[in-house]
Amino acid sequence: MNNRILIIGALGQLGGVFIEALLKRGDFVLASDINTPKKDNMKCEFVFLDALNERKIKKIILKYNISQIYNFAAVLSAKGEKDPMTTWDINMGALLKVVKASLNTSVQTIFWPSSIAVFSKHSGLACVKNDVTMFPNTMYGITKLAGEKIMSYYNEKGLMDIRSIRYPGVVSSTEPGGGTTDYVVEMLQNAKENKPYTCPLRKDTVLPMIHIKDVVTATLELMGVEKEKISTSGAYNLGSFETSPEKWSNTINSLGYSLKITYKEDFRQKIADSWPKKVDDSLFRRDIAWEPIYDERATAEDIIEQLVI
Ligand code: AKB
Repeated sequence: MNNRILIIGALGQLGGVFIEALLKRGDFVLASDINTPKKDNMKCEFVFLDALNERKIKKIILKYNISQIYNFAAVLSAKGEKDPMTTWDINMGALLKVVKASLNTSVQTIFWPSSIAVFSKHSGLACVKNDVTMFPNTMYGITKLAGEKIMSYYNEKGLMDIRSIRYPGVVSSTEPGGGTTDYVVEMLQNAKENKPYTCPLRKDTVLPMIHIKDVVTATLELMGVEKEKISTSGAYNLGSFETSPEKWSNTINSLGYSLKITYKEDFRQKIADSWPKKVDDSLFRRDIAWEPIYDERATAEDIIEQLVI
């Protein structure tokens, strides 16, 4: 492939797995983050970068002749509610600065993840279609919806090619940090460490989830297709399987663990209640010809195996 890729926010939940996949297919990858990586933890070149520093982003694009940017810098849903204004500044700032720094440079395509957080009770939560009414009620969801409007604007004017997927809860062996769906990873960690878990969501709260490797294949496929195949100027729904805390813990225990759960709902319950139980991702599957590989059980089995305790 030999793209020249800049990953922004590379030390979060998603970065490492993307870096591995991109290096494997022969791309040049430059990782960046506002935090510093642990020594010997980086498989590619790394630069310190504040995603709000437009001048530095531009300098890096020019120096490394970057052709694609994956912008993962964001404050997630639950953490975002603790300081909504900073969440707005970071999430919107990081998108706008990256787009602005990329205009009239070697950058051809930008990937920016949206989220199921754009939806709300008005969206038909039993199975949410791609383009429906959206009234997000978290600041994170508001920034994702506003970001989708920004990307549509740039795409429709032909000023920049920005692509996006609305990620569901991502199951990974890396820590998520600040999301409403984080319990899926935390339960796996506790099961492996043989510790009990206190779940912030009600046991019957169903949400869409996906294995991180399926997120990576879906995203790389989207970034690789000709522009003509993409039938929306905004973001695509993406789904894989649906689960609830009770179902997920049963799946984990069916693998031979004995995870004990106490349910103690907090403010995250209200967020989860405003999100889809399932998403209709037929538009993405039709345009991109993608299918997930991991079902619920295979996801739990594969990720728990990877966890280092
Ligand atoms: C979160 O819970 O905030 C994220 C998301 C679904 O966007 N994982």
